[in-house]
Amino acid sequence: MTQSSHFETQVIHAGDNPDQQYGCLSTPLYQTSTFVFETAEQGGRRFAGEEPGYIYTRLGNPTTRQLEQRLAVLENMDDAAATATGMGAVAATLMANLQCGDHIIAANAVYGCTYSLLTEQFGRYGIETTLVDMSDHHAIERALQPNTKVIFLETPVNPNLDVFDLAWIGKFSRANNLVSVVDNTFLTPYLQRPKDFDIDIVIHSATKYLNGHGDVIAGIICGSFEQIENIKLTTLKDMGATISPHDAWLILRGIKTLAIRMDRHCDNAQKLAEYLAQDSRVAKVFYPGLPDHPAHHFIGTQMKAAGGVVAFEIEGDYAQSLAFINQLSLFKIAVSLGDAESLIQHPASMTHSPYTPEARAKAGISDNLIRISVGLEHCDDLIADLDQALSKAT
Ligand code: LCS
Repeated sequence: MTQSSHFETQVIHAGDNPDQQYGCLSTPLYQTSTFVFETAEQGGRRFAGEEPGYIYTRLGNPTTRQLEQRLAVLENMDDAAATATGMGAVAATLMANLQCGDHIIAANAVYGCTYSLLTEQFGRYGIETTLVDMSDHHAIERALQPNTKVIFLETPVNPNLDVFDLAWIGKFSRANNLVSVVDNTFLTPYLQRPKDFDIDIVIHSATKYLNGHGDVIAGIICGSFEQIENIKLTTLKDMGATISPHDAWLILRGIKTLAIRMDRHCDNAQKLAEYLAQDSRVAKVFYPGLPDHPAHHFIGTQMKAAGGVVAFEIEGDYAQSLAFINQLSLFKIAVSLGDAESLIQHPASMTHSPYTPEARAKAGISDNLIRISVGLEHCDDLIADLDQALSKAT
């Protein structure tokens, strides 16, 4: 494993290449469901944990293992577990840390399926959730109950780019013996490392920037040796949201360019946000890179830059928002984010449609909110496309 502390080197070299025989530059793809034991006794020893070695790909795989080791290094955590989807990472992490009768504090704006997991699925299993505005620290304190076990948030938030104070949340969580879980999908470890603020577990939808090429659905969980072992041996093993080795291989390929891709995403997003902010056809822009964003002061302290997602409200209603989106030609109308292609979507009717209208209003997700995942194209082309669509729609 690489000893370098430079992210740009770690993202290419961290983790053990499992090839011991041929000197492959690229990590070999171990596309196998199971592993053959030399003897029956050896199989038994592996199951008992008395001998290292692989058993069955749901429990571990050499290609997947390199991805896990790489992410552990990048997030500066002990270890990591790769999962089939980002939601698999969220669910496996929370279910390994919660049981019937427990309580979780979560931010009132999170990805739509995380919201429905917390409010619909967990309720059926006797796990109670309080959603709070995490920029209001008194509200977090008031939400604390004797049975609170976990605090969960995204920062910046999907879809409205709210940013929360990780140092305060890490301290609050430690003081109250909670497990803190941060979904770091929007920034990646290149731009933000929650571990620096005493956050216990970091998860990602690896579908997004980590892979970066729009051809994989996957997730990853980073944490202490104890946490990762617990998640792997319980909710991952028995519920089975294990990544395919082929998807792990694609992410290992995509992640090598993470740093340079994120730099371009950030540059393009900043220029787009500045363009939108000065346009009278746009009511409001949500991007922490703009000086008037309430969390702008976190840039350079908590986060290295503001990332590649920009949200904004056009001067218009629900119908005009959709009409604007339909006028674009270069932007693809699609959910997801973090790809080379610029993507645009309407949270109220798409990613955050699991929310009730009241919960959406409380979370600051309006009917005319539009979210862009700014891609890697030339920024002038993106701005020209936005400009012509705004002219036609407003
Ligand atoms: N966490 C965040 C912050 C996300 O944005 C998503 C997916 C997930 C977790 C779940 O990851 P998945 O299972 O899809 O890999 N976000 C999506 C979005 O904004 N549009 O489509 C998916």
